[in-house]
Amino acid sequence: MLVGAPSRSVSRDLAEEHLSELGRLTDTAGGRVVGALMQKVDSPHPRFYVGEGKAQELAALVEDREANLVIFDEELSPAQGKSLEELLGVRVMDRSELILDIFATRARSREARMQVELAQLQYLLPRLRRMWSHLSRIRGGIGLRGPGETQLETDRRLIGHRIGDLRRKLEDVARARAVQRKSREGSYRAALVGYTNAGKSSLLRALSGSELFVEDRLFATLDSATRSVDLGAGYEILVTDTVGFIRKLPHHLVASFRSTLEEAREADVLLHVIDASHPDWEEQYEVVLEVLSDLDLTVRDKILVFNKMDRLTSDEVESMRARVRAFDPTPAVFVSALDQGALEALRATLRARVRARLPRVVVRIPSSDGEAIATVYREGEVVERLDEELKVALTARVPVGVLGRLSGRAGVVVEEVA
Ligand SMILES: Nc1nc2c(ncn2[C@@H]2O[C@H](COP(=O)(O)OP(=O)(O)OP(=O)(O)O)[C@@H](O)[C@H]2O)c(=O)[nH]1
Ligand SMILES: [Mg+2]
Repeated sequence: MLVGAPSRSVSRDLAEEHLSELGRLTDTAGGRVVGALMQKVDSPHPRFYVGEGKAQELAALVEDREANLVIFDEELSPAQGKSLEELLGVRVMDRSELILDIFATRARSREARMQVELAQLQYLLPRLRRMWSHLSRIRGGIGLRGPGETQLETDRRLIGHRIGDLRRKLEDVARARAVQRKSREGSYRAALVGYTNAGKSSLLRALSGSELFVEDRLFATLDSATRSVDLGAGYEILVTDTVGFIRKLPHHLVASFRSTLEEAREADVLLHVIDASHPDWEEQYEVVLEVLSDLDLTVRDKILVFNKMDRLTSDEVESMRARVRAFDPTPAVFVSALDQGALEALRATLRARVRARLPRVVVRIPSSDGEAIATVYREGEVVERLDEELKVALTARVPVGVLGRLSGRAGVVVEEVA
């Protein structure tokens, strides 16, 4: 049973959308939604979050639909969780706990698993008493009504140790990652970031041609993955796929995933992927900006990548382009992961970025070597041409690989300029 209790300032449509997102999260976690309840709440009730009357209504609904789990979209205090469980007689969790649960079941790599466990333990610590009473209820029976204070203290201490242990291990992994990143220095790097389900993995799959896990569920990707991407015209870059963001991402989780997102921090450009076909893409876009700023991910260069354009009609495409131009000056491209032709816009934008960072050189080529001259024009960016007596001097930005090929030709001289 889902419960939404947004503040009055949230519009009806948006509140519905938030509840349907909670339903998708529940589905991802393997649950089945049997009903939903909503009440606008400006000052949460200290015991039930929603009003007392609504809580009674919820209890009746839970019984009627035989729900065995109640999920709140809002964050519950440990006390509210406890009172609600007492009233409803079933397990109660909030959105944070649900997201933690999804991450826990989906994390694959050792690092992701440690990050999730750390976030879960930090969430658990202040709620230990309630968890214990919940466990003892499952076991039932007199004499198992929950641990004495000593047991609780022991558990707190054990969890504290484990948290310290995980932190240390994660720091080791982070150091190893830093070394690995260092070895990639020199390559141009881009990182895909964005709301969950926007199509980040699909884009990287389409760009790189390599297999990546894609699914129409939230949080398909939890680990960063880096692939090399051929942009054409001799340009190759590294692109990293990252974990998706979501509204009200639990704070502990954001903190734990910091190191996974280091890849994004050191990227030369952030590709902020937006699902253009989502009715609330603007809210999702805002959420991503917030999480990025929480993470201090302020990479200077950014490109907005509007994805899933194949789902829009041509009229919608036009109005979308106009709207985007009006509200964000960040360069934007409009693509579809399902359409290689449309992806060319992104490839071209990235090629221009890489080119801007290429070494500036003067290449002197015998006037008779038309092929070499054409190569520089085609694969580099010529800024100046001087026709000398027997040679042509081209000042240009040229990929290193191309320079290597050129300097092997008779009479060609390459000279680097500042
Ligand atoms: N129609 C259409 N569907 C797309 C496009 N790109 C992705 N999808 C679908 O959208 C869903 C989510 O795609 P993913 O690539 O897994 O999205 P993601 O951003 O990596 O999601 P997370 O890893 O969960 O953060 C999948 O069902 C994709 O097939 C697109 O351009 N057009
Ligand atoms: Mg993904």
